[in-house]
Amino acid sequence: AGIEFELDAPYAVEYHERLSSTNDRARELATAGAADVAVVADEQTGSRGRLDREWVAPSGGVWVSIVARPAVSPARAPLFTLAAAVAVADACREAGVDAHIKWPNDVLVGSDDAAEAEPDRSAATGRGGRKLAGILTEMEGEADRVSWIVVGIGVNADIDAAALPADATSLRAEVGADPDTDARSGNRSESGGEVDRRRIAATLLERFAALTGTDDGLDRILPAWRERSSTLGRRVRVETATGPVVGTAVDVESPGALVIETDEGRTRVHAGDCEPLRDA
Ligand code: BT5
Repeated sequence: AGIEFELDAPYAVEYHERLSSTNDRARELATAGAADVAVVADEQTGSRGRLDREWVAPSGGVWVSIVARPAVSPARAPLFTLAAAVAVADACREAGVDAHIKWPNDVLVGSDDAAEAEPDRSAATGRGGRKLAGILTEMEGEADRVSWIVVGIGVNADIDAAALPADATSLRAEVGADPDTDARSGNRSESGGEVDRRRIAATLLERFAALTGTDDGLDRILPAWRERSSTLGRRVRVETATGPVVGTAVDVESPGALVIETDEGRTRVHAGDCEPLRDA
């Protein structure tokens, strides 16, 4: 069953049963001049994560890419990724799952403290909470103006966790799971609950539009992100293009930099993979 729907959303929705990648289709539309369109697919066969990593996207997920033409400078584009993470976290919470944001673009179940609650899993994956959703933002622009921005969002919604990578989970697996038993025993797929994909898609599109559509909304992104973050206050190791940065994550600053307190002082990282460490 697909998720074709008449969404009461602030976007025109283009629905496909199967696509290679919703981001690729959205980029096509964007370069042809489209705006305020959301491309939705039930299944993707060639979807991408960051740095051309593979994204597993079987039928049952919420796979959506939004085309926007905001009147902002390219330097502010990372704010759109943070806004998407807030929107996804809220949609997952509305579905009854305790979702948190890990800088910059992962939505995880539970906090990174899961690393301590689940030593076995943490040893296997090298990090804490299980990944429920990811975001891939792409854009084109000149020096001072974004021409278009495509925000690709993947939420593991109505999917059996067995169909996903080992450190991933889905809303279906988490809904109704008792956090004190199922989560710790890693017994994910037996607790399958009801997941309303239309509602999740509608909520996340509404939230994203509210945060990115006006200056007032843009001002609310960072505070909303901080409130939902599991990264701030933790010791982290971030792999950046110029090497690892280790310290305590103390804040996120516009347009999306993570501020880390290291032994040598404060530093800002703009991109990289972030891994929570046990508190020293
Ligand atoms: C991301 O990359 O997390 C961004 C994923 C964006 C996917 C959406 S779906 C709609 C749109 N169309 C696209 O083609 N893409 C977007 P990154 O942080 O690089 O994480 C990728 C890593 O997550 C992979 O290397 C795997 O380890 C893991 N992974 C792959 N599929 C996953 C899944 N379904 N759930 C959780 N983790 C997954």
